[in-house]
Amino acid sequence: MITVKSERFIDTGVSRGPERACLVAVEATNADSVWSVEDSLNELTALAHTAGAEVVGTLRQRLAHPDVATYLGKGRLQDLIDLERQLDCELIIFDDELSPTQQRNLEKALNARVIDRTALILDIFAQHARTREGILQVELAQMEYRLPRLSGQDVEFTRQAGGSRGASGGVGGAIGVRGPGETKLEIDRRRIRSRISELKEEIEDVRRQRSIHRRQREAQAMPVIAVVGYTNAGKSTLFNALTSANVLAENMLFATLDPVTRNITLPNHQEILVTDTVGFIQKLPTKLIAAFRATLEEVVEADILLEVVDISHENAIEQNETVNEILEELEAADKPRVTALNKVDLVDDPDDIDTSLYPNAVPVSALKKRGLDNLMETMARVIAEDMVEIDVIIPYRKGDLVELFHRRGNIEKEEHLEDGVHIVGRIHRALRGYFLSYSNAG
Ligand SMILES: Nc1nc2c(ncn2[C@@H]2O[C@H](COP(=O)(O)OP(=O)(O)OP(=O)(O)O)[C@@H](O)[C@H]2O)c(=O)[nH]1
Ligand SMILES: [Mg+2]
Repeated sequence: MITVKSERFIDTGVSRGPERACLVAVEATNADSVWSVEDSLNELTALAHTAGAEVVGTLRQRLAHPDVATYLGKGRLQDLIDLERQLDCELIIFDDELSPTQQRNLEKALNARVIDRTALILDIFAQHARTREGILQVELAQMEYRLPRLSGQDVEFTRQAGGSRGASGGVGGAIGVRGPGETKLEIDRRRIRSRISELKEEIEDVRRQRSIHRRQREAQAMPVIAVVGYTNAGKSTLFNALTSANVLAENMLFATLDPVTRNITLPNHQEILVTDTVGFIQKLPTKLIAAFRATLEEVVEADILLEVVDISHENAIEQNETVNEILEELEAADKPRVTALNKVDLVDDPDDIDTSLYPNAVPVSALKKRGLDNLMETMARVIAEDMVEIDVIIPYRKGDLVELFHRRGNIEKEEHLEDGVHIVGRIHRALRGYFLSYSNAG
């Protein structure tokens, strides 16, 4: 059920099967999105299904931009009120993030519960988060989302909302600190703010842990490839096919939330690390991306990106555009990239695919395990392009570095001098740091 996990402090009552949802979208004639309103609504339908709702109706309006007070214009809002009654909607989902004012006004006008795309995505995230890191990030995103939307009457904290955090001051633990004359709304806001700073600290811990792990991996000296792409493109299926892992891959949006890393050996015997991670989607609010910084750092810190595109999807181009926009926001768009044009088994004429739109594109079917050798060869080639030429004299006591060069680099010349082993060759730029102090500059 839609609200069970994300809106922890609202009592949703007894669940009675899928909630009946109506979807609402404004086709903003001023927006510069590549997405059409139909496609965006289709995607919202898939999101609603993933969250456990049944879509019984949709309504849309063409406007220069959404109305600042009520999202829809007056007349259309009346249509929505009628539709709600006719179809017996329990839930109305808006395809854009609603401002707190819009949210309040719409809640007043409508009987059904009002949520927006962001709340829906957060709900799915909450259902799919498994690790401590994932759970913390989802809660932070939810709190950041709730804070400006608190309106006093409709928020009731429960003691158990603080959960195992107990006396350390979770949202449920603040009884007794109520100051004289303070309204409940102020108290609620204060509790959420203090929970937000608590969460940020905990996530900072997670980030530190992650960066330690990352350094350990760097010490193993393998290039890291992050699998990125639109949600449901087949990232986890491809990850499993490449690494023989068993990550959950399902026909639902945001099946993966927490990153997983495995190593694989490329055809040229080079070992690399591959990380599967959370998918992207259009209209992802910056705040949400910020809350997932710890997870997304796997993408930001990777040497190379393996973008998975569902080439059978009618919106493959729009999805790719969105992925590029988010990568730009993360400042990761310029990394070397290999594109897996996935699900070719569903394409009638694979020869018609315009591969020139994507960097280093390789048609594959992760499900049928087709094109994977070609993909791995392309990955090896792109990694090789990322190698840099170095000329070093490594002291004899640093035998481990000589061995590292032998394992990971391409040696062009090697000679034993009085003060060490002189090696000229190519090594992945991620490893250059290990050799810098032995550079044979003169
Ligand atoms: N026909 C076909 N289906 C595929 C292929 N690859 C993945 N799928 C299906 O696509 C759906 C989504 O696959 P996932 O691997 O979970 O996709 P994902 O990109 O990891 O999705 P999220 O983690 O939810 O963002 C599943 O039902 C897969 O079986 C493919 O090559 N061909
Ligand atoms: Mg996945």
